[in-house]
Amino acid sequence: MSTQEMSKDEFTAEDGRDVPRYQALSRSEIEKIAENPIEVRDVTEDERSFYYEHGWVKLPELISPEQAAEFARLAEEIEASEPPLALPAHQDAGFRAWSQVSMRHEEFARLCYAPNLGKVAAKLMSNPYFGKRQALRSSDTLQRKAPEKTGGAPTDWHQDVTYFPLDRDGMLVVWIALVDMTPDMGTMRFVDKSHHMGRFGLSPSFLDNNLLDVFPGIAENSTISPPLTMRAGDATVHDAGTIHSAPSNTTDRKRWVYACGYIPADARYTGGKHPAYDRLNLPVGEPLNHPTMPLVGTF
Ligand SMILES: O=C(O)CCC(=O)C(=O)O
Repeated sequence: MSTQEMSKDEFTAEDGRDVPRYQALSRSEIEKIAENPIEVRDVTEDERSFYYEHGWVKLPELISPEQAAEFARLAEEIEASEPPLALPAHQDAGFRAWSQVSMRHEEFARLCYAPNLGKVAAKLMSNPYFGKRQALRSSDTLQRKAPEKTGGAPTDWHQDVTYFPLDRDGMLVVWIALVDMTPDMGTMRFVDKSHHMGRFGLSPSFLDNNLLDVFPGIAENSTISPPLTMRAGDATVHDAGTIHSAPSNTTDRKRWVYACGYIPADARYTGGKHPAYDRLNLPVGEPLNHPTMPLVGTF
């Protein structure tokens, strides 16, 4: 198979229509972005140690509020012109998602592939046991949680890690608020320190598994992070092992988020089923070497 064919990625529209196939960014496009990225601030040592202890962290003003507002404007344009293209999980999760927007909108690529955002991811996934790690970009998704009365629903308590065919932990999601958000718009909640609890297993449907109902012992033995108010440009980051949820949006405003996923470059592919990985023809037992998952984060 040629590199050209291998780099193609495809998604299913929610309404089942055929949708275009999207290309991974080329090496030279990624290099071009590295010369002109969206400005992203670094994490502090306090933020790193909070994340390591708690499995999540809030990063105020990770990007500027003005830049976030520009992304929110683009999000409205995308919403008006493209059907949501999503993995099944997003369709179950109470919000609508446009996956891999970086592959067709350069402005989003300038954030998701920004070396400074990659560095934030690499720093947060590093720890005393694995040591210093490097981060691969793995996904990016524009997420709209509509007001509850027009269909937005709660995102149930779940772990991301269970669903990914990776042989080790460290994967994380940077969840960037593109609009100002009060907790009643559905900002993220985390079971504090749950990244150290282990994996709670697969459920028959992708996200149809409210872990706090299935395992009452989790809530009995842990605390939940406080409701978070976020300014546009603030972010939360969570470890893929951290149990998290987001309530429904009870306001009349849309909750726009840009979520970027990163995986440790040392992780190896297990061959487990996953809709986004199945089509990539990755060799089992090897590190993830694919044009859609370039190395973007070092420090
Ligand atoms: O935005 C949400 O409601 C949930 C997002 C989520 O579960 C995730 O980014 O892992």
